Amino acid sequence: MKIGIVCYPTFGGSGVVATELGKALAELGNPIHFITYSQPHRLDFFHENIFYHEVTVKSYPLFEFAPYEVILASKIVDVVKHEKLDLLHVHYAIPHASAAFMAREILKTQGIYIPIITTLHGTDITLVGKDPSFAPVVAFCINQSDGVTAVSEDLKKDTFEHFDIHREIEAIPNFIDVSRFRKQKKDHFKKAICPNDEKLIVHTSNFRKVKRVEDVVSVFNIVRQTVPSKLLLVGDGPERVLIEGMCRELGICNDVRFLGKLDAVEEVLSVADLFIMPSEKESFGLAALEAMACEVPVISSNAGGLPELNIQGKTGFLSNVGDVKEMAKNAIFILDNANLQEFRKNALERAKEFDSNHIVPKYLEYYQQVLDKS
Ligand code: GMT
Repeated sequence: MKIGIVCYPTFGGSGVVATELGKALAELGNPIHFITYSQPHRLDFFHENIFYHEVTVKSYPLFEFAPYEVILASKIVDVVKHEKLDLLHVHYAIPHASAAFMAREILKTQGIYIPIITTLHGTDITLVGKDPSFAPVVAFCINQSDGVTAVSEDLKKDTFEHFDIHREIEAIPNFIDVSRFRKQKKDHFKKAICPNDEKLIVHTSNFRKVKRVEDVVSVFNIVRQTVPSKLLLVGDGPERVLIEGMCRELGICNDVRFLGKLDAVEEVLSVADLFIMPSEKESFGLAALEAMACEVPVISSNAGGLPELNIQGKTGFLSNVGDVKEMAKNAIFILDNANLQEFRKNALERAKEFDSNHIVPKYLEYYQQVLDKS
């Protein structure tokens, strides 16, 4: 199958899932054509089945806002036609699904039909998509796609709740390559961060409001009073300055380190004892799955799709959004040496259920179903 993948090339979960899916499909012998505005950050190597088509945004004095969607649609038309693609898989509805729809309609006039599959990732429905400035287009594009998947049952439910959808949506969970995300021996690293054998708590995110990083710091501030521990914050985003200020006010800067964006996040996760994801909303929680694959238990909120991943009392604990006291109590329980190994083992076992070997075939099956219907 010759497949076009349209995605964001950034560190964000939707771009990561799209890139990893493309890589896995390429390994299985399918030529994969990535169409995006810059090289996806996990695509920095040569593979005979992977192609990259850059969407170049040209500026023109008239445009206060460059019309990316139009440029993307034109690029899709070009790539589908010249590379003779069988299928187009777009990740994150805005604006990829509408650009794909426009391209499909243009190609129709040239006697070519390109089936479109749209994968909904979360904020394209829950935060951004349902805003009236996007909603009619998002709903239309979901209804017009030849296939639609959502990364959790909860996101599928949300989509039906927020929009007038009259078609099926297939829930296909996110996945991970457990051969890459695994606990590695990095004792020297642990020693450098936790010289007195403190416990290491990790959070990774894009530091947007929805991630509630302030709750991570509040939980840590309670935990450290009972369990000698350090906090590593990985990633970057708009809330970072606020969080730095919070750490200063609490006087805990010596125990908190900001690492910024990291490529090899699995190296940090390899020395972690606990991962915290207290998000307000989270359609799946890929970062938590990455932690679990590295044998790190998870303290999370019970928002969105998190209960489909984190199992209460087994792989970690879930609490209501903002309940930092309960999160801290549960964190202390997990960090107790008498409990930690069991949680680690369970986290790994659960993560294995989301290995790419199990999930990627579900996409292939779905592609075939869509192609058979088109
Ligand atoms: O979490 C973010 O803000 C990034 C966002 C994205 O589009 O990259 O992540 C969403 O998609 C991920 C991959 O499917 C999911 O694992 C995240 O849960 C989801 N984020 C939210 O729903 C807030």
